[in-house]
Amino acid sequence: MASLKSVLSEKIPAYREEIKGILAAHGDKVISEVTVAQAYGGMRGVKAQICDTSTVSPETGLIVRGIPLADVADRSPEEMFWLLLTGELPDAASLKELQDELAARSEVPGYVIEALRAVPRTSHPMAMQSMGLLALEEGSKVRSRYDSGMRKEERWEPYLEDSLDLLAKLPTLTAAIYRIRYLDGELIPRDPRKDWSANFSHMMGVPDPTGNLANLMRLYLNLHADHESGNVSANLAHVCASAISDPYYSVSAGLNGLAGPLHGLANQECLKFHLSILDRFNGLPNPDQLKDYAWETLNAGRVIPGFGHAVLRCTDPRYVACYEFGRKACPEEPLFKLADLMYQVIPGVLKEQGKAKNTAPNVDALSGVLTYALGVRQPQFYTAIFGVSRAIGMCAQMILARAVGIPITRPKSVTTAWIKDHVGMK
Ligand code: HAX
Repeated sequence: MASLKSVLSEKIPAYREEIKGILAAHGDKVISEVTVAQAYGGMRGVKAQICDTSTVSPETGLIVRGIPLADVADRSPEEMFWLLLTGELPDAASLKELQDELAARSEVPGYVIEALRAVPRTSHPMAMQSMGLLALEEGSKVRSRYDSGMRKEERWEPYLEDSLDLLAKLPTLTAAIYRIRYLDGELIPRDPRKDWSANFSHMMGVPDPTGNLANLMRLYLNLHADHESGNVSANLAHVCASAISDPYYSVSAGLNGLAGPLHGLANQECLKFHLSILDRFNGLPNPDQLKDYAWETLNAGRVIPGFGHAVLRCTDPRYVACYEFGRKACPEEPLFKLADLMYQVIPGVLKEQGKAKNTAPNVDALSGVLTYALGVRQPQFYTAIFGVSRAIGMCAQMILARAVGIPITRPKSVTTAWIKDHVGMK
C-alpha cells in the first residue's frame, strides 16, 4: 500500500530528469507549424502544449497513459485519478486509502452552501458550481503556501493537497446545487459506506431502485475525467494554473468553458434535441422523418448536438461505453431507441451536408439520454455532472505541470495587419 503523495514523490524526480534530458538534447527541434488558417481557426491541430495524462487519437479516441479508454472504462473515478497522475492503477489498499482521504475531506463549509442558496433559482447549475468552487478558495493551501514563500519545486505538493480537497468536496457541492436548485433544498448527508461516485448519486437523492443511476454516475464520472489538454475546459484550467492561480480558481475557469454549448453544455443541448424530436413526432420518428428534422435543424443554421468533434475522426469510445451501458440498463426507453436511430441516420445527413469533418457521435449524444432515462430529469444539470468528472483531469494535469515547472502560458498573437504583411498582401 502507498499513498498517492508518496508515489508521486517517488516518480516526479525521474519525470523531471526525463524532460530536462529531452529539452537539453532536442529543445530546438520543430514539432509543429502554424498556418494562417490555423491561427484564425482556433489553433486546431497545432502541437504546442504537453499533456502526459492522456492523449486523443483521431482514429481511436481517448488513450489514458497508453491504455485505450475501453480497457479502463469499468474502473472507478478514483482509480482514474490515480492512473492519470501516476501512470499506474492503484492496488486495492492504496485505492482504499485514497477513498478514505477523499471521504475525510468531503464536507463543504456552511457559508458555501449559504452562498448557493442566495442566488436565484433561475441561475444555471454551472454558474453555481463555478461560484461554489470560488467560495471554497478561501481554504487554498497553494495560496497560503505561496504567501509564506514556497520553493518552485514544492509547488506540486499544495496543488495535490488543494486538488484532493476540491475533488472530495465537489460531489457534495454539486449534489447540494441539485437539491437547492431543483428540490426542497434539504441536503442529504454522505453515506460513509459508499465511495466517491456512489455518494454523489446518494446525495442527489434521486430514487434509484435498480442501482442503475449509481452505476451510470460511476461510469460517467470516469469517462469524462480527461481528454488531453487542448479542449476548452482543460486548456482554460491549465492556462489559469500556469499563473500559479490555485486549483479552485483554475478548475472554476475550466468549468466556465465547460459551460459552453459547443463543449460541455452539448449534453444538455443534445437531450433537449432528443426530447424535441419525441415531442414533434409524438414518440419515435421513422428514419425519413428524423432525416427531415435534421435537415430542418441544419437549414436553420444550427448544429446537430452530439455529433462531430474537433479532434476525433471516429465514433467516440466514450459513446461506445455509454451505448453498452444503455443496452443493458434501459434498452426499451424511447430516448435510448431514438439515440440508436440517430446513430443510423445523422452521420448520413452530415455527410450529405459536407461540412463536418467528423460525422460520428460523441459522448454527449448519449450521456444526457441515459441520465434522463435513469431519473435525473433536469437537463440543465448535466454539465455540472460533467464538471465533477472533468475536475479530475484538470487537477491531475495541473499537479503534473507544477511538478515539472511548466512556466506561465504566453503564446504570441499577431494582428491581421501583421498577417497581411507576412504573406505579402497589400
Ligand atoms: N452539426 C452541424 N454542423 C456541424 C457539426 C454538427 N454536429 N459538426 C461540425 N459541423 C460544422 C461546423 O459548425 C463547421 O461549420 P462552418 O464551416 O460553417 O463553421 C464545419 O462543420 C466544420 O467543423 P469541424 O471542423 O468538423 O468541427 P469543429 O472542430 O469546428 O467543431 C464541434 C467541433 C464539436 C464544436 C462541432 O462538431 C459541433 O458543433 N458539434 C455539435 C456540438 C457537440 O456535439 N459538441 C460536443 C463535442 C464534444 C465535447 O467537447 N464535449 O464536451
